[in-house]
Amino acid sequence: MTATHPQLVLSGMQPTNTLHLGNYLGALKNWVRMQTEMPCLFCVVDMHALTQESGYAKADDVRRATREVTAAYIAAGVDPKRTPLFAQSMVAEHAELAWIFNCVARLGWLDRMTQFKEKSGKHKERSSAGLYTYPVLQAADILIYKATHVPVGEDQRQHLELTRDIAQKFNNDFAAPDFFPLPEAVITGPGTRVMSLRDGSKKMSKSDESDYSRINLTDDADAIAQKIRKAKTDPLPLPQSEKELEGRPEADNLIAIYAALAEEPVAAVLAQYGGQQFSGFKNALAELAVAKLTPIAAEMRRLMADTAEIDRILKAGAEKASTIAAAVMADVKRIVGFVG
Ligand code: AQP
Repeated sequence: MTATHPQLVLSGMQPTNTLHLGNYLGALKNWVRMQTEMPCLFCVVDMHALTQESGYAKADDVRRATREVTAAYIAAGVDPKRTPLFAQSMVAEHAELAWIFNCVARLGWLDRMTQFKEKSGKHKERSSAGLYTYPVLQAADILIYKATHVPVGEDQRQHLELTRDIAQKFNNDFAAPDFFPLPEAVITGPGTRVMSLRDGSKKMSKSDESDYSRINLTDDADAIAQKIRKAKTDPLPLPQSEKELEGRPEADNLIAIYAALAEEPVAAVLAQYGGQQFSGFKNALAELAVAKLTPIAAEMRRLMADTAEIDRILKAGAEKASTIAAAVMADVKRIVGFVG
């Protein structure tokens, strides 16, 4: 990032399903902190939700999830009076810039994206072109505001590198040095990669078939406690040092979740629970997770009872975001040679 660009944070989540603990610890929790440190814009990336078949199949689900994700942002502590919240599709410049970036990004760059490989699986040729160019739209989401900081989970690191490559190539190709900033991924804390509760080698994901693989932000106390008690572990007691967590992905995951929720270093959690059996630790983790997450669920329920108010918040946020986006897009059009 160069000093010429004022600091601005942009991030977003897909309305593909209810948000989960990974979304919260990997990204949302950091958003709440960052809004007090620099100007932020947070969106619900509903256009990205169409890249997966489950997204476009049920329009009502996308609409509902867009409102629910907005409610989750607010319930977790994002203040819409301070920070504009909006849906990506409400600001047309995201799509407009994405086209130009499609002409900047190279096929070879997109071919290397591991998320596309994971999400397309064995049926690459049946995947949407949108899934393939997803990271290009993501670059547009960020750069249409000239954002400099992007708080995300570890899984998004590669996409952020691509965003920087696109920004750099645009600046070079169109002889517009420094026009776009090279945004930084902000990946902090022990919850940057929360893994599935059923399989410590897979990330916790909204689209995992098993609801027991994740803790949803809407889960009640019983569901949270039950999912933690049923979480996969190994037969050994908890280790006493971080080194001994290597090769024990499930133990590593549960300890990291505890540390992130308690806002303590992993070493402090191990000092307290190292040498003990999982059963006692799981009870303590369940208690902590219930204490931290159920107030968010309650607030989400309260907010979702008035969807008209959520829609008003999104509309007001989109108006503010559009002002920035329109100015950047006008400059982009001039730079690439469009007459209008
Ligand atoms: N397991 C995770 N651990 C830490 N951070 C995570 N994020 C997602 N999963 C984890 C972060 O949450 C933000 C929003 O992600 P997204 O909605 O854009 O979609 P995603 O990354 O593809 O998340 P999912 O849950 O896996 O959704 P689906 O299943 O719909 O694809 C991002 O900052 C991400 O890093």
